[in-house]
Amino acid sequence: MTSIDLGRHPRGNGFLLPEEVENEFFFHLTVGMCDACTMVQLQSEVPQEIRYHDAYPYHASGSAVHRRHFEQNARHFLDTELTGPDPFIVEIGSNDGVMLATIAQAGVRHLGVEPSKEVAEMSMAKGVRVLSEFFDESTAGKILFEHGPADVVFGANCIAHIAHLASVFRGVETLLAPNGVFVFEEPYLGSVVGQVAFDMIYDEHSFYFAVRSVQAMAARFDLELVNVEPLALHGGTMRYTIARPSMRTPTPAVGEWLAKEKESRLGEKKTLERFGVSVERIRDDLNALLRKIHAEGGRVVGYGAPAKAATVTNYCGIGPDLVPFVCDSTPSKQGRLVAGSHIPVRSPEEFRADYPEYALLFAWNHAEEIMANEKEFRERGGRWILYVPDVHIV
Ligand code: JHZ
Repeated sequence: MTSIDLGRHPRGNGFLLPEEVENEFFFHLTVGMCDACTMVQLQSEVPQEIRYHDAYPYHASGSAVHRRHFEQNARHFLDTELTGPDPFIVEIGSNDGVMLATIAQAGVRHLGVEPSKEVAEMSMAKGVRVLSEFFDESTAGKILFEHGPADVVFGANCIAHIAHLASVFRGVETLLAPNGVFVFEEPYLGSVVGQVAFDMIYDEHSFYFAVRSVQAMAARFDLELVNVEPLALHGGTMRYTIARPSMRTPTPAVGEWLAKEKESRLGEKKTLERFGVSVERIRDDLNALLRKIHAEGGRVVGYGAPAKAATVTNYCGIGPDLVPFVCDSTPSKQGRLVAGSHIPVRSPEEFRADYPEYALLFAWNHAEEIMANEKEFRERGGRWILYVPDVHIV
């Protein structure tokens, strides 16, 4: 198995209080490609209870673009798959109810499966019905027994997080109605590699899906990949639709994307090795730039504290000496430290109160939304530092 070694890392979403630093959790972060099926995956697993604990801090509703996207998703399901007499939709990893709230408002039978208590409670406050458990084969059996088969099983930024993926697929195969669909959206390997978005690699992303590897995975569980749609979210996401064999006609997009992947050699070891070399170049360039600005007396503040920030700061050796704080709009992250690098997280108001010369955009996937909201920073001479696909200043 070809692999890339990013060294010692904390949990991407392991935001912590200063008094928790002493007992912080670390693991060895390496990612490899399976020689047989070309699936790219983490080579060590952080137990899911440590990752998706009750206070899991990521809120899927934290971006206006995401809110719009998930509302559109829900409306699409309501107009297409959920038109029968008493339709039923299950969402795996329903987070704060960003998608299911619209389904609930439409009065359609639904169930979110969300093990993290705080976000599950946020969704319940929106009228969403939630089972606070991890999804696997046995949970699927329970849902089938209690609610009957599902017309849609959905997951966004969740399926690739589950290390026991085989059990998830067996569960979906159990739960799905004869003409039901399993739809999931996950960051796309082609985008991660193409943009050298190495910060997408952290404990939560057990798998880095591509069309070829998802098709092979579905076939192993007697399911069929019938559609793929690229989305702009998270710097490049792919939406996969899976059905029971011969129930739906695969769209031309499946074959087209398989051909694209072959042409770009996405499933080849050499591609992953080249990616590894580019990652080292970005690390060196970013470190050199931040040290130069620091030596010249310039100030750099981080913008956004996504899970990705833990990978970048720990891998590149960036601490509060180079970036004194990062600002983020998520209340549950503010007042805590970025995992491993221990850069304090503060509110965006602190950024606005005293603009630095540079803002290092950790939430680069939200660049358009953030730069529009922070127009004044640029107008007052501030500059954004980005590091994918290479280190540059805008
Ligand atoms: P964002 C998440 O990763 C988590 P993350 C998860 N592990 C996953 O799989 C991926 O998505 C795909 C803040 N922000 O979306 C909010 C502002 O401060 O890139 C968030 O903390 N101001 C499930 O954590 C962060 O930036 C703003 O205006 O990498 C963005 O996190 C906006 C728009 C965001 O996800």
